Amino acid sequence: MKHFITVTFCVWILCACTQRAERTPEETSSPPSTDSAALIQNPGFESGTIEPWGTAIHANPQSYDFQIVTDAIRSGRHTLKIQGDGREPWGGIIQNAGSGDLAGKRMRLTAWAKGTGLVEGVQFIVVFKDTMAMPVDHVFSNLGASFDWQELHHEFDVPDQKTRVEIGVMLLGAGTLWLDDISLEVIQPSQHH
Ligand SMILES: [Ca+2]
Repeated sequence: MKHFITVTFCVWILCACTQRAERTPEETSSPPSTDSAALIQNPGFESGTIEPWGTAIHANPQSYDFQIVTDAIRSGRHTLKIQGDGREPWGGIIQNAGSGDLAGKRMRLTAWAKGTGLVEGVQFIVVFKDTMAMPVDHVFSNLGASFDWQELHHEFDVPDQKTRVEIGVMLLGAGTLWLDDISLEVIQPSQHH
């Protein structure tokens, strides 16, 4: 697991470097945003496409398949279906959270999930870009091989530096995972203030 975290962190640092050049620097005078609705786009895949979520796979891109489906719905008309064949340890989706100032905030990441044939579980990842802060890594390892829709959530503190928050939801190893209604909310100012 340590190796996985290290690899993920390194890969995402590379992504951060390549993406930074394409982004307009954010105004430092922008007011803090606590509008959780704006933090994650296409949270329930109701656009019928996966974008603006990106996909992230450990190595072999053929080892995970991503499809927007209409036959296993938690809400709305669309759901994301991820299938892993077991050749790689992880594959999932990532997205940069909205541009609000999240420094020092306590937050909750939530995803609704349904699974069949899971071997290892589901993992949440949170990366604090433009900082050296360690990413958040939370594994849901007690879901069992097959389970109906259930809410997965994990709370974390954003470091006190200016940062952009990237979230990820990963299927670990083999299995079929459906995801819907992913949300990121500000709960309160961080308690370490
Ligand atoms: Ca949906």
